[in-house]
Amino acid sequence: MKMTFRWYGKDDPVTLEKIRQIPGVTGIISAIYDIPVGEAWSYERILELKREVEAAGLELSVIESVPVHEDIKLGSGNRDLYIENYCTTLRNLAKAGIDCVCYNFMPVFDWTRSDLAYQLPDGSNALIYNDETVQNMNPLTGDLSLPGWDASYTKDDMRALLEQYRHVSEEDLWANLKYFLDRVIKVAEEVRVKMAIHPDDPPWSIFGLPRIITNKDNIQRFLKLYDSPYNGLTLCSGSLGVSPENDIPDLIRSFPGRIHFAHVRNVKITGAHCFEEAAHKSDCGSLDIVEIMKAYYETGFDGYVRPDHGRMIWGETGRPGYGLYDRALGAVYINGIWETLEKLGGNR
Ligand SMILES: [Mn+2]
Repeated sequence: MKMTFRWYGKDDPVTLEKIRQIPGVTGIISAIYDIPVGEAWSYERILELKREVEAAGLELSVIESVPVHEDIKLGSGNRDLYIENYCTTLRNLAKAGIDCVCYNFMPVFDWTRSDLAYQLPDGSNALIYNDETVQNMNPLTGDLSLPGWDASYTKDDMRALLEQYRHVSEEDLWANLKYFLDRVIKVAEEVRVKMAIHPDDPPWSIFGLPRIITNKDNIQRFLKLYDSPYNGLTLCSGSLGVSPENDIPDLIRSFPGRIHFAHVRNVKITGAHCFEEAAHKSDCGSLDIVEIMKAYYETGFDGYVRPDHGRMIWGETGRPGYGLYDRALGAVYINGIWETLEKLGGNR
């Protein structure tokens, strides 16, 4: 297991120098954020990012994410051109020594919450999701609490995009995903870059848009679309874990060799389709993090792991879910569990 930490680039108040001081963190998860979605990333820009990370004494481990253009998800427009560009990006990443890429296939919206700074009883704040609140939001008026939200969409662009998706069913989305995989995984195999899809967050439909990477059956179906170790998963405990039907340790044990990147975080289920993001420690939420790490240990997981979203604590302000302190506590906690498993040995 290689412990890593997400970094949002030069503008991130959580600097590489700070990340380097977290015990046990050796790798950085990042991306190039100013290249428009769909364009190829040049080798020079990738090298520039890699050198910056390495100059701080860290390693550039995983690219999260190389985003997938909406035309590819819609199966229309310029998808062949954007897939071609995607393959060029993979080739350039491989040339720079990157061996793992995270992406997702969620239409229009990335991870979605109803409140980005909900105050918890201990005075910290966290992201929460209330289904009724979210489903009553109107994407066309822009009143969404979306940390991953691309504000570059105008209302008219958004209306047009949502209109295009009215004709895309779940089965269409599966077909468009297969079309993408058939072309991209071939290149990933050739240049030895492990592709790792991130599950949908939350793992159910929002605003009537289809979502498919949501549970065990669908993950099984996804892996069979292109049966190759290069067609793998980012297993995000917090995304899948908000649905009680998803047993995270069972999922980890079910797909050996296909999980390349682990997002580890806890969530507290507060009702049907309602949850709060919690501190990493097991008794702070609904997931048993020791059981999760035990499943990784016992299946011989040797991929990348990062603490996922943290709360805002100790007065910190910044990018929702991506402050320094609570994520650093998460990294140390996960490392502590892992060290214990290794030293006590057994069952591996
Ligand atoms: Mn995640």
